[in-house]
Amino acid sequence: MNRTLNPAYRTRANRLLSAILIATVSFAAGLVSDANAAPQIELTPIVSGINSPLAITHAGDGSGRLFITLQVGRILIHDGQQVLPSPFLDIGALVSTDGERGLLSAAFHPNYVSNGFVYVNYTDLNGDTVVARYTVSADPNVADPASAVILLTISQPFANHNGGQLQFGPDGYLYIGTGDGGGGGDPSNNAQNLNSLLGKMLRIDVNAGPSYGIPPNNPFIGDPAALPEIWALGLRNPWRFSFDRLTGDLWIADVGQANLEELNIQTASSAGGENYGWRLMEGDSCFNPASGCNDGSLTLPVLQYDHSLAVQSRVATATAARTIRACPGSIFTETSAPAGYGAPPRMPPVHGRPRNCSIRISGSAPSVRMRRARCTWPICLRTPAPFSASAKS
Ligand SMILES: [Ca+2]
Repeated sequence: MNRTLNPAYRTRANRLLSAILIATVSFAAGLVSDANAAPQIELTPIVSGINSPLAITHAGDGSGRLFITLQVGRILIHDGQQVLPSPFLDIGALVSTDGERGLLSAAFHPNYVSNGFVYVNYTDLNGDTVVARYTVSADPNVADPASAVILLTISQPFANHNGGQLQFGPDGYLYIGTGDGGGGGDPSNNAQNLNSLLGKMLRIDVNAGPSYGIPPNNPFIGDPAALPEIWALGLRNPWRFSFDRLTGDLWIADVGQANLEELNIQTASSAGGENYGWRLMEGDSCFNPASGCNDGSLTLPVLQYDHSLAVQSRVATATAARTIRACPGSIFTETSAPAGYGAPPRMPPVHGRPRNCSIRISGSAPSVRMRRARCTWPICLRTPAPFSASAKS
């Protein structure tokens, strides 16, 4: 495999891949108490019956509240005991919610305690991507719906591949994952086009400018042929990404076209500008063109897997009716965190709807075993040693 990773990352990648393999064996044998096994990750449902939760996050204010973003345009608060009856924010009237559209994520300003700013990413009634800021009201459990400031609007040529994740990086800048605009195969080649904000990882400074500023060390700043917001390119639909809380590394899950799903890592010391390959490549395979696609400048994923796993997942889910409810309508939180990552409970950075959150389960309650959790792989991969997991029904 023609990887462009440095040796340190090859080592890390090998270790992570080993973890996946051993974990699979462990699950298959039902061995979750092996002395050589890594920390056990136990998933416990804390909320059920929620309509299409797409992301959860926190305000960083020590309140212990979880903010649950719903596709239909609402943000709910879980106060540690229950979901509060009134939403934190309801912008459903502004949001298109069909298919891959909706209120896709929220991120709280690093200084939320002092400024009350929260940022949302949604598809508007035209289907275009909007990144907007809201401000909390005098009631800490309610954002002011009249406080909206639109930072960025990105025209979407098709309904699918809207990206949607917002995260503040360790550098304090806001990272925005954008899909390639959809249509299949990236027909306009947006992901490789430095004059398009589609198919990119963007990085902006929300503390500067009337809307936002450009961080002075963004990789394409000063390049007249490129948009300065671009931090990395070559992404198809980075539906979810997250920063490692210890290392600051950026983990990007990118949805594949027809064959390969992939996970990319960008080191915390990166200067940006990585080209993750799409549509030249899907995973480590040429896509368009069918051969001769990589001139050596592309950054390939550290993990990929083919769609047959997803097919198996759907089969397993369809044959275990009790487990269908375990994924789409529920929120899980870790109760046993790997060493160094803080005491539980804390939230997994990746959650999804049925389509993107295919928890693969076999068996029946109460001895349900989670064999694969596509949406939580980034969490599992953080553990430096093999992990095991179980799920309570
Ligand atoms: Ca790629």
